[in-house]
Amino acid sequence: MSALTKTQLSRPSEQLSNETLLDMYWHMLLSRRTDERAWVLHRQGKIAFHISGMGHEATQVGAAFAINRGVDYVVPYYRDLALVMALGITPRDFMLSLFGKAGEISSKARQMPSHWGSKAHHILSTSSPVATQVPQAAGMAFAIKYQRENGLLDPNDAAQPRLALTCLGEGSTSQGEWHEGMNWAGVHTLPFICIVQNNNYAISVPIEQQMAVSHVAERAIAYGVQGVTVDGTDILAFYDVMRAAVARAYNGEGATLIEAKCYRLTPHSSDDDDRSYRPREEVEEAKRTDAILRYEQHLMGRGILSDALKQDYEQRARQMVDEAQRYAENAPYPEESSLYEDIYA
Ligand SMILES: Cc1ncc(C[n+]2csc(CCOP(=O)(O)OP(=O)(O)O)c2C)c(N)n1
Ligand SMILES: [Mg+2]
Repeated sequence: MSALTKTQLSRPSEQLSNETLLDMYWHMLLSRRTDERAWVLHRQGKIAFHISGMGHEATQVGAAFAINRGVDYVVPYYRDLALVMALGITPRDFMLSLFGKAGEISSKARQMPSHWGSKAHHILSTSSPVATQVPQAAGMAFAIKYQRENGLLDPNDAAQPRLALTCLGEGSTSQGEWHEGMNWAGVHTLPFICIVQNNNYAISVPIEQQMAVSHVAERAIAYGVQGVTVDGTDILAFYDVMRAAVARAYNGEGATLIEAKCYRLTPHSSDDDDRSYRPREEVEEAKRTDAILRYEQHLMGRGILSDALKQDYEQRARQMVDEAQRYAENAPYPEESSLYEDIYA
């Protein structure tokens, strides 16, 4: 852990400008308000499915702000709404996917919502079987390393991709693909970061039934990569750990496994009823210590955020979400004649 500890001492988050700190807050808030609207639309019977990122925003926005956004490659998972929105996916893009309308950016509305993919944002398309993104992302990191070593990419050029980042849940680390991807990243000293968003549940299955170790990050040693566990509801603490991992990747020092302790504030998806497996007190307690509230209090304590500014952000988010919903509701469905577009055979 020596490399991480050394970098953590200087706390890269202390170097962030007030403008950037507020921009991080804005992205957490916009994602939360977009996410909340999706639940309302589902309960109104207007959309078929939603899977939520609420409670994971600090990790996801912290991750986006620590990499070179839009340049480094990201292979997200279904819960990464705040991450992809911080990379440039808009509420309108998301609403088009919820409604399955023409103009949907990931798959022309063929896939379920939250299966992100965007060439423009350097987001590799998401597969449904959990953990399959890990070997894909490690492969991406291998390509970056290969190109770097063969003079096709300059490791000092911030305009070129320098790492691959992927995310998954703690339950998904039981899949073989996760181990294969992590091992590959270790063997080849890849510029690779894997964030395990540990919210203690894989739908209804608690973590104790998923692994015999206390921390997912303990497994890093078996792959020869750096492992660290961090509070994923503290955006600045997460950002600091992430910056250390990014520095390792950029400097050719290898991969990092970051375990971010999060709490999912909603049921697994709109098809799940979490009352059958989670005590209500547990959920209520998590809401009281919610990442957005904590960050808000932090910014207010430092005099960076004010009530007036907060109201202004809330109003702007509301307008954007309203506009996005209206746009998607009024948009046409994909043309029938486009049915066979983008199909290999
Ligand atoms: C290989 C595979 N098995 C099962 C599923 C069904 N499934 C989708 S999400 C999920 C739970 C994953 O839990 P976790 O990895 O902890 O992530 P979280 O949803 O908690 O963020 C399961 C079992 C799947 N998509 N793929
Ligand atoms: Mg989980």
